[in-house]
Amino acid sequence: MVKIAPAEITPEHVFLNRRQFMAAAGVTAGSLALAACSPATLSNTSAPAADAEPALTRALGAEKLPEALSLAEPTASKSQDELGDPLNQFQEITNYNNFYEFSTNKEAVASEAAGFNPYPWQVQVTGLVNNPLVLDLDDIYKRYTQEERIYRLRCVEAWSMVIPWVGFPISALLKDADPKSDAKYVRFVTVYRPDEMRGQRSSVLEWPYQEGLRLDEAMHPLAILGTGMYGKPLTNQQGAPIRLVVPWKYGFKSIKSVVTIELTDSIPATTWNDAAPNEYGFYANVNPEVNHPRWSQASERRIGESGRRDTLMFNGYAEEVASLYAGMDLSGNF
Ligand SMILES: Nc1nc2c(c(=O)[nH]1)N[C@H]1C(S)=C(S)[C@@H](COP(=O)(O)O)O[C@H]1N2
Ligand SMILES: [Mo]
Repeated sequence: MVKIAPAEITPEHVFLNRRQFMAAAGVTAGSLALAACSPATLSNTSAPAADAEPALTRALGAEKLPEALSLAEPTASKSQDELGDPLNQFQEITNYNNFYEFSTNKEAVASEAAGFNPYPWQVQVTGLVNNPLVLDLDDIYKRYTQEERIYRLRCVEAWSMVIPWVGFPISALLKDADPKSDAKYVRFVTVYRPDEMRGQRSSVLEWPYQEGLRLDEAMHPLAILGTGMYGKPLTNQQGAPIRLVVPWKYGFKSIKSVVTIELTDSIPATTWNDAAPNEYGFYANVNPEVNHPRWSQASERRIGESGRRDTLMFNGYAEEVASLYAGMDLSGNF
């Protein structure tokens, strides 16, 4: 494993923020062992144990592995998104999850996912590419600078959160794979491990979970592969160790625990579209004007808030992404 200095991997402000946090908390190397015993630490969030040496922790902390893992408080560089809305708390984000491989009960996913083992992990980039890739997590951290991205996540069920992801643009990985000229779409597939994922032993959905994007959507700079959250490696319930994050689309597009990325020339089948084609389209762009057949999409419940707020076109990212859909009928292509 190549040692990477934290400042090379983490944007400097995030790195400084972590340092400042440590200093402000009066945390010294000696006091960290105590922090690790307090109830608010990683043990109840199903983050990997220290001996698993998660690659993100190494990338973020290099030789500081025990220190990074022992932080009782999650770290983000800001407390708000670009619209001024507060970040959801770490505990909220990791205890209210959709991940049907583990449970259909959002509050049970964290505990059901606790036994899942995301290390080691490989992602293959295959299909219509000149340079197929098989990357393990160390390769991913060596090749791609990990950045913080604070994004809103808007579920098709009309709830939302503000989440400080760590990750990198999927465009970087796709460029390395060098898509052939006939590649038009990108297909993503979740790991299939029915032994570790009890939901995969039921037929609630067709397994493995799969998703897709148009190639130009996947190349958009806002589309990332997420590897962490609040400066820590992704918890199992969030899709450890690597998942898609496409902030202008409904949450179900942001497929978790990805093992295969395949470039194709025809539109890939997607799990929710297969399950209910009249309810879940391929595009699934957040759109307050196109209702779900069974409920309105005009407003949403922000987790941690009372009342509702208006849903924003493209989840508030219209300025960045609307041009991808110029001339398209957005209600027909929902
Ligand atoms: N493999 C897989 N990916 C998935 C899901 C799932 O059930 N399985 N649920 C999706 C849905 S509906 C949402 S809203 C988001 C939730 O992500 P979060 O739990 O990190 O908030 O994950 C998406 N990715
Ligand atoms: Mo969702």
